[in-house]
Amino acid sequence: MKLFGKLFKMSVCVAIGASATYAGADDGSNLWLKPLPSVVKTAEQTSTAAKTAEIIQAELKNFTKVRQVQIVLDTAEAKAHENDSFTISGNSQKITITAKNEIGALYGVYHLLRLQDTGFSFADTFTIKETPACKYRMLNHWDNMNGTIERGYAGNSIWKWNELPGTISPRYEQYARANASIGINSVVLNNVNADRRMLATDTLNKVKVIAGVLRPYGIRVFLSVNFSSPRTVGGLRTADPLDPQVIAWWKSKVDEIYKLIPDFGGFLVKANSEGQSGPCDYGRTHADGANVMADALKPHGGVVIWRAFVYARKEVERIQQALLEFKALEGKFHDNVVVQAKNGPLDFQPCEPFHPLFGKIDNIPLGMEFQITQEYLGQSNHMAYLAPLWKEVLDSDTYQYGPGSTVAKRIKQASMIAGVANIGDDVNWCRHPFAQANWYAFGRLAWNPDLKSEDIAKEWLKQTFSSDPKFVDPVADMMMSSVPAIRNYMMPLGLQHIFASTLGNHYGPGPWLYQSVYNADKNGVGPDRTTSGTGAVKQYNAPLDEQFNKLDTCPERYWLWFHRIAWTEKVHGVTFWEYLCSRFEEGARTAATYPEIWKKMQKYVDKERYELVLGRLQLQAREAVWWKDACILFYQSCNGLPIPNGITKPIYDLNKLKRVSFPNNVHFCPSPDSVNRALDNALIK
Ligand code: GCW
Repeated sequence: MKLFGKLFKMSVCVAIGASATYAGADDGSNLWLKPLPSVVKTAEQTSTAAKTAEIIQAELKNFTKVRQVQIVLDTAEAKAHENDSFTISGNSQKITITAKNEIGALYGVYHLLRLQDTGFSFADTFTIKETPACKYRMLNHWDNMNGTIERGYAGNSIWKWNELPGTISPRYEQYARANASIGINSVVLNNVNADRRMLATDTLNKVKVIAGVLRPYGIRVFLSVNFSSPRTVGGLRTADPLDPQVIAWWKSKVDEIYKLIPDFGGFLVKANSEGQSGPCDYGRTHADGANVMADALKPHGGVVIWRAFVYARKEVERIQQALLEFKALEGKFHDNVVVQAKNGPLDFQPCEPFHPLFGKIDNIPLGMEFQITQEYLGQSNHMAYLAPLWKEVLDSDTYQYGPGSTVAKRIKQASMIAGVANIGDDVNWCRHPFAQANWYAFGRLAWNPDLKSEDIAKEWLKQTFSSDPKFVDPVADMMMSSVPAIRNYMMPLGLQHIFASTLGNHYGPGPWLYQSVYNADKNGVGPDRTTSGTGAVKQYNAPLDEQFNKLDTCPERYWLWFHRIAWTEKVHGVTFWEYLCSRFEEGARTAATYPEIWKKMQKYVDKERYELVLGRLQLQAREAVWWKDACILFYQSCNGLPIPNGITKPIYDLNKLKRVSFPNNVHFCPSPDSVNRALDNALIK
């Protein structure tokens, strides 16, 4: 056991009340943290460990209310991610944080500050031990080199490639601090639709600078790479993964990267998916493609994260393809490859069952990809607190090895959980103040998937706005109700992908565009994925396959995922048509309560964020009616049935709604003004 000399010497003594307090206005740029009086400045030549120690010192000095904090490093051998673990013990007089290294100690410090800011009582002596569930707790940025962000709704990229390597934006360090405070330790800087220039030497020199800023905060940098890089960057005539020249090219490119960035994390790869090149172009498998990169990375300790988001075949329905493809490759990937699957088999929809890969693959480490950016959940205009959606998947039992085989356990084996970032260069990072909660919740769940969504929401609210229970309780309830409400007003009962455009901005309702896929007609709606239809239910283990196969036992939220249901089917004592309409109605009614709840919170929130949130909640309430009217009127045009009693009369005209459109732009969320204008024009006059 060794004492952390430097910090021990400075055992911080801070008078209670020395921490920063909020001023009247708040632009949201500090996220859930309090601003450090100045960015931690250290001499160029300072070692990473020393720099981390200085960060620890600065955080403690500025914010802790405990009289004395001592850091002890216990350097005994630890297993992989246990390196990040820490223990906090003591009481209000003296706290000891014990960790394996400076980064573990830093996590301990942030945890201590979190306890302090969320009302933990330090009066009695206590001990808390924390170990992260996964080694890689990762953000995937879908940021392009030209500064745009695919599915990014908070401005442009925070990575300023044009200014690098000479100019280092102060936001890099603020970003690192925010991530470290919630345990995120890996970041992929660029879009999976990867620009080949990413691997060019001058870009790598810029990546090196970013990596240098993130390193003292315990964050390793990864890159998305384009599979054809050996051709497009290396000038070879092929990118065939079995070609000796290609093998040599990956090796030398990887060696070059590690010379610049010795702790480089590895590659994320989208191959043979949505127009990206891949090993299948050369008659090779996904395993061949991943292994050539894995072999190059292995001597340096790097990993390949290979995405399972593939659906190029025409003869099999999209949601079944990944399992067919990867089942055949069990045992074929080298041991530093993780296959990363999205939470569900389609594409980050408001409600999907867990991805069948998580229950059917034995011999491939499987990582999780969640989407923090709200591509399909109202983008930066709606409040959608995503933790309950992620928890639903993590807690799902796949029954792979008998009851209790949860998805979370599967992820822990691969030790990798990623979220597609919702961060841009907007002053408050995420545009919608409540979208910050999703960044926060993702980090907390990646650290500990067993945390409760509601507890995370409250933690975030207390640190971000106010700890008054009169604020925290109702607002946490509102957050917790948001995903169920969105599911109801957008796609209730397992409806999926009825957005206004397939390849465009995915904004607003467009059920009329998907007739060939889900085929609503005068009799019913939904795809038949039971054993009498496409058979997708068979991709789940018993007893789920049987449960999903029958409407009576299928969870209501997946009814229209697996079943084609007749409008006249009796459910809950009413017809399915009546019930479906009641779900849309319920969603719209819940959304209508949000602005009213928020108005009661005015005195707890600074003016700037109060108004920003209010405007967006009002828009969300309005859009909920847009979704409800569009869907009910459209389905009614298929079945000719009357709008049931108890459903609020539509205020929008279906034909006008069909003409609502926003630029097909994957980089921006339509502005509230443009949405309001479009809806004004669609009102029944
Ligand atoms: O969710 C869809 C998006 C694409 C995205 C793709 C993917 C990065 O609409 O914009 O591309 O999935 O995950 O690869």
